[in-house]
This record gives sequence, C-alpha cells and structure tokens, in this order.
Amino acid sequence: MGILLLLCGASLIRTVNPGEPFVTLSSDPGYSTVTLENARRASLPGHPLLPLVPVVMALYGEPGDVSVSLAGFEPVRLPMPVEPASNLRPIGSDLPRTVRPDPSVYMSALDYPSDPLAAVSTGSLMGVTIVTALVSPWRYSPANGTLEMAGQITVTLEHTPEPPGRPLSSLQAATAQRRISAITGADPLPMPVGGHGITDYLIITGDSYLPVVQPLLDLQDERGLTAKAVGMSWVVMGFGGVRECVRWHYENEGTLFVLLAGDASIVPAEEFLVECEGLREKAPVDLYYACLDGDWDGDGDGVPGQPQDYPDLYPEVILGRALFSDYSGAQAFIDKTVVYTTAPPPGDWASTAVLNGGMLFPDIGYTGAKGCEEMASCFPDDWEIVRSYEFGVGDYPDTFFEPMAAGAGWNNHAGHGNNRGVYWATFASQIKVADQSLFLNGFRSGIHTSIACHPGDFTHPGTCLAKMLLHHADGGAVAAAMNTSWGWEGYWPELGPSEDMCNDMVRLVFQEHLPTLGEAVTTARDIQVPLTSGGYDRTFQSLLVFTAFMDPALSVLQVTSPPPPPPPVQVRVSLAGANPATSGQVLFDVDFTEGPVDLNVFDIAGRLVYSATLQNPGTTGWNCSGMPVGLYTAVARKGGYAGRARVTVLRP
Ligand SMILES: [Ca+2]
Ligand SMILES: [Ca+2]
Repeated sequence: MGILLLLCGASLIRTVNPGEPFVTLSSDPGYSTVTLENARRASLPGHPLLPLVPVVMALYGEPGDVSVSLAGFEPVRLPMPVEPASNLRPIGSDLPRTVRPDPSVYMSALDYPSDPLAAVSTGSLMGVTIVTALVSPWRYSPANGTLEMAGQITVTLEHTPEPPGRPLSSLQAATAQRRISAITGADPLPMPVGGHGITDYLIITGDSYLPVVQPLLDLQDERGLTAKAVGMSWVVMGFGGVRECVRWHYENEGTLFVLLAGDASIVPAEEFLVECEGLREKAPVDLYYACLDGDWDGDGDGVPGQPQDYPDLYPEVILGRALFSDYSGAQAFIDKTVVYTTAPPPGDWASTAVLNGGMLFPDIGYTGAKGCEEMASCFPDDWEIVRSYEFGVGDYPDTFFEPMAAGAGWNNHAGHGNNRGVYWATFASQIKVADQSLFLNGFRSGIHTSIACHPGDFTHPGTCLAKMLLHHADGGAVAAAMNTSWGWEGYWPELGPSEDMCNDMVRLVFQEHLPTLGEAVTTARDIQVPLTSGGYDRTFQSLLVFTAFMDPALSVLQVTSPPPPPPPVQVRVSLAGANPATSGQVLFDVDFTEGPVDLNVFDIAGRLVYSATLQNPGTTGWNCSGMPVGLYTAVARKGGYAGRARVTVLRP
C-alpha cells in the first residue's frame, strides 16, 4: 500500500493505493468473493460485501470536514455477482446463517455504493486526535455485472491546528508514539515530554489487600518504574470512583500502567449493554476505565457505551485486571507474576505454543485453524508449536491437553465458549474451569488467549475460565486475554476482529518486540478501532469485551526490548535507618543531580503527612511520633522527576 502524506495549512491530505484485489468464487454458489489486503469487508446484510479501506490520520487540533476523491478506476474481472453479506453469528452460535441479496441494490440500475465515504470516526489518544475515513474504492454495477476499483484514494481532512496539550512522561510519550504509528502506518507525531512519571504504575485494590500487593510494588521498583497502590475507600472518597482516580493519576502523576487488583467484588466493574446481530446482554467493560476522554455518553441519555455515544475507544493508560476474590487467589496471582518476571523456571516450556483451532461454523467450513496458522507464523522460528485443528465436526487431535496442562509459554483457544470454558464443535472441552485440578504446571505459567464467547465474563455468577487460570495456585496462567461477552468471526475466508486481536498480540510481542504484554493487547485493540463502521457492529462490540487479565507491564519471556533511557534529571530517596521504623524519627537519604527538591511523605491512602524542601542532597529526618502505625511513602520530586521510598512505621 503506497502512502503519501502532505500537510497543507489547515488541510491534511493523505493518498493511498489500495493494492491488488483478489477475486475467488464464493462458498455461496453463484457469487464472487472480493478481498483486499489490509482492508476488511463490511456491509449491511444483503448488500454487496466489498472491502473498505481505512485511511487514518493523526493531528493536534480540532478535526473538520472529511472528503474523498477516487481516481484511476480499473475494471476487476468478476465471474459472478459480488456476494451479499450474510447475517453474522457470534463464535459458538447455532443461529441459522442467511444470505439474501437486497433487491434495492441488486435490482437497481445505479452503481454501488452511492458514496465512497462509508464512515468517519474520531478519537483521542493521549492528546493526539485520530481521524479515520473508511473508504469504499469500488464502483459496482449489479445490472451490468461490472466491478471497477480506484487505484488511488485521496482523503482530505480540514482541521484547526492546535499546539500539543499536556506534557507526557517520557514513558507515556514513547508508548503513544508506538501506538499511533501502529494505527496510522505513518511516522509518529512529536510528543510533548515533561519529565519522568511520579507514578508510572498504579494499583487499585481493596483496602485490606494493600499490604498483600506490596511485592507487586517492589517488582515495579526492580523494573525501574515508580509505583503506588491505593485502596478502594480512598478511590471513592478522594477521587469519586475508579475512572476518576485513573484519570487524575494519568494527568497529574504520569501514570501509564494501571492494575485493577481484584475481581468485581474488590474493584467494581462497569457493565455496558453490548449488542450485535440482534443479541443483547450486559457485560463488564474495563476498557471504560482506560479510555479517559469524555463520559462515553455522547447522546446524554444516561446510558454510556452505546454506539450513538461515539465513545472514545483509544485508551490513555495500559490497563489490566487481576481476577481474584480472596487472599489465596491474590497470592497465587502475585507469586506467578513475580516469578515469571524475576526467576522463571528453565526449560522449553516458555518457547512452546499450544494452538487449538476448533470448527466454528461447519456449514461454511469456518475453522479456527486458519486464524491459528496465522498466529503460528508470528512466533519466533525456534518455538515449538503444538497444533490441534478441527476441520470437520469431532476430528480434532487430542494431543493438546498434556503440553497445555504441563505449562506452555503461549496458549490459544479458538472454539465455542461460555464462561466455564472453550469447546470443540462436539462440545468436548479444549479447556474448562472444571479441569482446574489437572493444571499442575506451577510457575511454568504462560499466557492464554481466546476468541471464544464469554470465557472472561467475570461478573457472571461462578468462576469464569480467566479467573480459574489466574487465581489457581498450582499452575494455570500468568496472564489471559479473553472476551467478557461474544467474540466475533469475519466473513469467511477473512478472519474476524476477535481473531485479529489475538493474532496481533502475538505479532506485536514477537515481531515488533513491544516492551509489555499490556501494550500489545492495547495496540491490538487500537488497530481495530478504525475498522468500526457504525452502529453495534461486530468490531465495536469485540473491542468493548476483549479484556486484559494480567499485570499490564508484564514483559513476555523470550522477548528482549531496549531498556528505557535514563531520565535527564535523577532524584533518589532511600531510608537511612531501620525499616520498619520503631523510633519517632525516620531518616531519608535524598540524592539528586539538580535541586531544589521537594520531599513529601504520604500515608497509605495518599494523604500528605509531611513536606520539606531540600536545597542540597543529604540526610533529612521526618518526625513520625504521633503518626498512626502503617505504611508510608516518601516522594522526592524535582519538577516531573521523582524518586520514592516506602517505610513502615511501628510504635516505638
Ligand atoms: Ca448514551
Ligand atoms: Ca482516549
């Protein structure tokens, strides 16, 4: 795809060459299938199913009118009429599939479509405006049986340029640049960098879990990330809720990573109506806590997350949730995360992938094996790939379970699903909650992904598959990316959004070497946003429900990423005395390359209890006599650069 980008005053012009179309006979007799690389087919049921080309632009400022011009039309050889879109069914559905050409198009003398601009969407990613024009480059005459495609698409975006807004931390800016390049396919915009994050990594958990998550805070120290944990009572009292707390930290403390530590009984979940192809249900949508622009209720009817609200789907933070509901589950998740990061067991397990491709829709031969093969091509060459593929009903090989239950670095489950598991076409299980006792893989706990419906539905009564995998103490998974509601297929032989997101995760981790698994899930979702075509379409719905159950800053084993550059100003604070402190005085060593530096001490709820300004590096004392017993955090800060230390104060 050739790309030319010009900046002309208040017009941004982008020219795209859509590439060569590919025409085959459809699996529906009497029709042709037309595909294009890097474009997804979409239309209303009954309308000609032709690829739409996303043209994406990033800018600082207010977007205005979008216009499209097409040039260089060439005829496309078409043996049969273009197939009409069928109704779609979620993965695992037994709804009948119907294909009925709409006479208002197929019996018309007019060309299709009447307007090449199929949809325009606007979003905001960490202060950058992202505008997508979804373009139909086709001129189809059902009456004459002719199809032409434009060789050149030119999209013009009028806009009012504005300077970049709020400065980002260097870590936030680097992530934003990678994500924007992945979405637009163009060079990144310059980002305004204001310093180092004061809280790169934020943990939100139940008050009584604050001491339990301490090893996760220590882990961030080892990673070179600043981190803190806040309890739900302060999240509610101090900020007004989870999303507001995340937003405040994103805006004021440079937060990039957020871990919601606990299931919905510990950190509440926001449930939204998801609807597609006539199916409706409520499902938890953690994406809402990560996308911080607007209130997600554009039409103001009090019901957020509807397509007519045009919610902004580009996250500002990389967010994951740890699914546990008791201390032993929390400990299991934390232990697996810490050991995976600091001392993973040796052996080939970490470079083994188990790929289960079930038969999804036997009537048209839609098997998960195709998506799995695409995923397989993204792993490094020296990985061992265990394939179990189902090409009819019930003919899958049963060689997958042993390597999966023994622990494998990556596991993908393509099949029918519910909250309790993922299944082959016969409803024999690929993996299910009831098999928990068979997972004895200990710290050989890898990553599990699934396109299936509902295995991540953590607000459904009972234990969902993602929770079993994460909170199981004897093994299971260190991380899972799964749907809280329906997963969606594509128009065969194309893959659907759920398959693309799972495959893009693997590609982004192992080919693009993204530094964290959380960024890979987030970027895999970002890439889908320009493909939403309006209404409760399957891409929109798939985006809402594909959820990261993981430490969002997890670095995937077998992947090396460059370390982040050191900050230009360095500030460190460490304890000069005993920890826990039992005298009435806590001594801090404060070291910095540029002063003056503010030293602040906060209690576990984030309240400021002590403040001092230091002109020179050295040792300074905090008189803590009379302070309640508990955990305190000292933050030494010069502008956007900060160091932190934790101290437990006991009674002398
Ligand atoms: Ca609404
Ligand atoms: Ca956003």
